[in-house]
Amino acid sequence: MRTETPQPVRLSDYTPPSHLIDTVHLDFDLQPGATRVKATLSVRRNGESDTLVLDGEGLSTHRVRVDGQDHPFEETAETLTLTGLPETFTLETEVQIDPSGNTVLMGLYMSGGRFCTQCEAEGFRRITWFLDRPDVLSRYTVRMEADTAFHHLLANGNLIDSGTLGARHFAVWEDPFPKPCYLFAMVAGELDALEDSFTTMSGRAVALKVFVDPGMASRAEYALDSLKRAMKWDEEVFGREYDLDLFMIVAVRDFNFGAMENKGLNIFNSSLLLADAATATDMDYERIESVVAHEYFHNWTGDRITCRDWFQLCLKEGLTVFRDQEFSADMRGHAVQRIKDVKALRARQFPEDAGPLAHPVRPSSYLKIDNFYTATIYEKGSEVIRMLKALLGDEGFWAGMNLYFERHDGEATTVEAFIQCFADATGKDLDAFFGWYEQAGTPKVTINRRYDAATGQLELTLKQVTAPTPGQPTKTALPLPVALGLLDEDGRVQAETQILVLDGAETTITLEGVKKTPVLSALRGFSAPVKLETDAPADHDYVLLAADTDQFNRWESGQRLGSRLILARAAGEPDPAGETRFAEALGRALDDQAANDAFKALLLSLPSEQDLAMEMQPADPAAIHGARDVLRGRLAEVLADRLIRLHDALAHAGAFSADAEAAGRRALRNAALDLLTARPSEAVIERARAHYGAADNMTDAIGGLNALIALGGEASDTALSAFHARWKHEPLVIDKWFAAQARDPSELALGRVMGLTTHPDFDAKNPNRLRALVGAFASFNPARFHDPDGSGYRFLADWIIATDKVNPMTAARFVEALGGWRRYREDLGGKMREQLQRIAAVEGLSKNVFELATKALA
Ligand code: B3K
Ligand code: ZN
Repeated sequence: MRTETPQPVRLSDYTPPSHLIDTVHLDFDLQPGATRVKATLSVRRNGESDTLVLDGEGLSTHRVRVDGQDHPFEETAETLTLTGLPETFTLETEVQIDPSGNTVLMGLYMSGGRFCTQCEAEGFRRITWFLDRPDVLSRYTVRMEADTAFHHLLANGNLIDSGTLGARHFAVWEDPFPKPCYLFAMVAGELDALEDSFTTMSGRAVALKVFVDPGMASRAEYALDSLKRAMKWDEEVFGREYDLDLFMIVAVRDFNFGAMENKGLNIFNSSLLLADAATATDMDYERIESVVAHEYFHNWTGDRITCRDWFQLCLKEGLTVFRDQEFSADMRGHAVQRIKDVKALRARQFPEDAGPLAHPVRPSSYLKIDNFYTATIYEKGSEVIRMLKALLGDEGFWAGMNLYFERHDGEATTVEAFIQCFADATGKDLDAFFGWYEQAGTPKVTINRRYDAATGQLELTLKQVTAPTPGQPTKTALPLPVALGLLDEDGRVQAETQILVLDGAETTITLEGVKKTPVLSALRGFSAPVKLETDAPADHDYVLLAADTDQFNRWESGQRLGSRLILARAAGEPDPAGETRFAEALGRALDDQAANDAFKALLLSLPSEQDLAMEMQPADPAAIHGARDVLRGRLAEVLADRLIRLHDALAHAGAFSADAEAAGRRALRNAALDLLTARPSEAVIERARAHYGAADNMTDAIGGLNALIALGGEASDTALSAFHARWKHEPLVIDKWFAAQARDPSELALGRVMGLTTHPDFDAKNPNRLRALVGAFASFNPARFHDPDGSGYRFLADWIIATDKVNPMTAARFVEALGGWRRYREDLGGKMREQLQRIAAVEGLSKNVFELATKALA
């Protein structure tokens, strides 16, 4: 156990910085094992104090000078304190750091023989002594010097000087925009660049450069194309223009998460940047498009307007996710995008809200801010903006957005200030709405109907309740928009969508002129992040599945039907007739000529085992897995002919295209194959083998491989070895090979996964590889992870403990899989808890893991 209990940082303790730093000059002498960093800061008092406390971590300090004179200082492991300082002064420090020994991948580190940086949230302090907080905005110039072997020397802003000094060379970069230090970035090394340019709406030419591993430039084409589309979209939809003459993206293999929005120099995990048909799946393409856009959009929502403190993280993240979701919807189709976004919200954010790590969109305290880059901050943060738009209407929303950009450009600000812009622009009181930022938990909304055929009146009673979450025993009702339309029992439209506002615990609304028995299509487009229950019969779900004009609710009713059947069977009350009826209804939906393939693929995939576990109390993963398999088998039986026809008809011919339509076709074809594997036969094995063998793109190759793994046996082993042999020099593809095996629910899977941890290609220091094996097993293989003997939990705990010594941020991400222990069958929950206790008792545990493990146990 840790000897001292770490003290939380609290929002209520916020005080402005004692000093401001107007300009920063950094001078790097880059050597992998020993880099010298000289910093020259122009500092000015911001209050009364003549004492300055700077942040630092792992720095060896060589000198500290104030206005050209050596100055006494007091140093601890995390601070450097200077006293007796004048009102304004120049501070010079010189430190040495060790990029090649940096395994936590924060600050300056090496990846693939190149220097790169990651500073958000608190990595800059690992580079130099500084006021490492987002409300200190400075103008930076950066001089980098390195051996000429580090061919490209890149930093934020514009290149203003460069030259060669024998075997070494240098570059000087200047960023004209004041920025917080978390947006500082620098890269040095051998890279290839893919270049293009973009002309902004005011006619300025911006040079675009995407830097990747030598030889990989063609794999950056899709990212570059996405970037140009995002730049244009942001001008057209949000009126936001890019502001520097150069925009660069660099891909690196070793990265703790997806990508980073450093001003003018985004750094990406190569898994979210590199793509071609042979090595990337359609899901990779989709994510590249959305993450490239996301990081680019941060230029306005994050970089130009940044956060006052880290509690305001959703100010930039929730808003930027909203922006990237809207962009993706415009690129790929609104209904399908919305379904995918809601699936992700339910898969990641709902469990968070229902567990011991529940926190509001704007938390009020933390030990390690790294732990708060969560689905709540990001995805629920986006949902809150979406509701704001629904409640204010388009005109009000855009008036508020524009006011925000006008009023706060160049500032580090707060969520209050953001919401105030919408209140001021519309004259509406948004105080109650602010509760969405302060209250954790997913509200449960119920709708009860009373229909009077004689008068044509439909009375709807809407109620909301939110269960207590840790630290918030009582909840208040929050204003939320319920988008509602009416069908009749034959599936004809009775009333178009209207927005009902539930702004208290309960409200009753009467709709007039309802001529026929109404079928409610409620919460269209998932208009609020809540759990909905209505008193409508299952029959109505069949009407919606067949005919709702709201595509989201069409899909949703199918999910609801599927989930009810699986949960009934898991609880020992199977409904075979209902299962057949459901299969037949899905069959009719598949025949619908008007619906697109991507949508049909989503209709075919049943709710995930993890989503189902959220609906069962206590959750029994084995029962869910078994019941879901039975329903899959039933679908495969009833739909066999259709699935085979689809699988044959959708086989693609001609050149590969990554567009949404072609991707939809592949998704449906792979979904058909996946369902067929639920009733194994020689013919299905042959079909899967042929699918895999004929694949000329990674989506189909992985679809085929997954099908063969599901079928097991020799065909599976052969495909796995062939896949490895073919792709062994492509790390991103080998990640997929590890992940496919980690997700295999068959009995022997854990043994195989353990074996894979000693495979020569397994590199636990690389976060992508570790997540592909250990992370995928814990998050996407519920049947095996929750093995009743507890071996899955032990395996994960072993890896959390081992990884914590190398990379605490990545280790902490794995804790969540154990965090929901209270929701599981008692014997399982007990074993999960034991592992959490084991983790919490480790000597010298990082703050990251300590915070999550102890909260999960509390
Ligand atoms: N802002 C970064 C995330 C940084 C995570 C630090 N632990 C990427 C993004 O959200 O765009
Ligand atoms: Zn972001």
